[in-house]
Amino acid sequence: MKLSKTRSIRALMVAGCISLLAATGVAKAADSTKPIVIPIHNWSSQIVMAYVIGGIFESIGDNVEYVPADSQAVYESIRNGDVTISHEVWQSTFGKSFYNSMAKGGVIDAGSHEATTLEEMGVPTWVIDKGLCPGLPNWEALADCSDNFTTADSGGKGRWLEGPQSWHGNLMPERIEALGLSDKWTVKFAGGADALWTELASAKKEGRGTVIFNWTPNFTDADGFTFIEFPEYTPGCRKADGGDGKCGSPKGWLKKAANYKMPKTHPHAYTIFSQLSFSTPQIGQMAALVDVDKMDHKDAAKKWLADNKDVWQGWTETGM
Ligand code: TMO
Repeated sequence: MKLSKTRSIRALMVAGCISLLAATGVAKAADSTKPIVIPIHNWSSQIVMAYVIGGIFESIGDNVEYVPADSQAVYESIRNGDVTISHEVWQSTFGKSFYNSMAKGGVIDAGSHEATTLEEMGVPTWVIDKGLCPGLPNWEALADCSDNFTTADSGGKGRWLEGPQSWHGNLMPERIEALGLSDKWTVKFAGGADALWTELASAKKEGRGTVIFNWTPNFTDADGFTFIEFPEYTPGCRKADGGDGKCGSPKGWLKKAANYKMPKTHPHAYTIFSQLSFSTPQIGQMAALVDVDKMDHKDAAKKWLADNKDVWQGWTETGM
């Protein structure tokens, strides 16, 4: 009795849904033909992943456009709709800009990648093996080894080669000051990511110490790179966030962001975007195709998509 009642209610509900669908025709809206705008920043995995995700969107028939964008200002561009997504929101460098724009309304959190992140100063592991700074990776070792890290432009101090200043402003100069290291160390900003990899190669060739900014996931994960362990990050610890600045970078997340209209304008692509997630080895591999194998970013993305159909094709089958 009870069972058959349940059954007939189900049958009614199914019939109801079908007739509602027939009447309104809105159950599966097609994606807009307007392009999904994907930003291009200035590190390899981000650029390759832009074309990987663009290629996935194109595989379902959507249109895609790529625009060069500043990696901090992009969240305002997403908020006002000039850019549709950001597929690598790194917590340490961009978390603040992301949440600032979200708080103004118009940016949504489209989920996290499986990979966790670290964006931190460090040394190639051979620098430690060679005894150029005994006590590393503990940051306190930096008090006694700066002489092994001087360069022509460092005024007799040890040099930290930071990434481009557009990534996280004065974080590192402020940290050196806060930790009482400013008599011994100074920060120089690289013009681009390539300058970091060039420095790694030439320091190795010359057998001299070097401290550079680096991150994981990256192609260097496979290479032996050791991040310096600074005092633990806590929310608000940075100078820019009102703290005393005596902290390292967070062991962070890697998020995806989208303009708030995307789920409505491109529901299929948004459904895919919200699900897609890359791992540390996958992102490291995207970077390595360019920085180790010297492929062009677009060709690297094509190769990645062709070699990893089993990773991404399942995502395209939901939300259709
Ligand atoms: C944003 N980055 C991965 C270069 O630190």
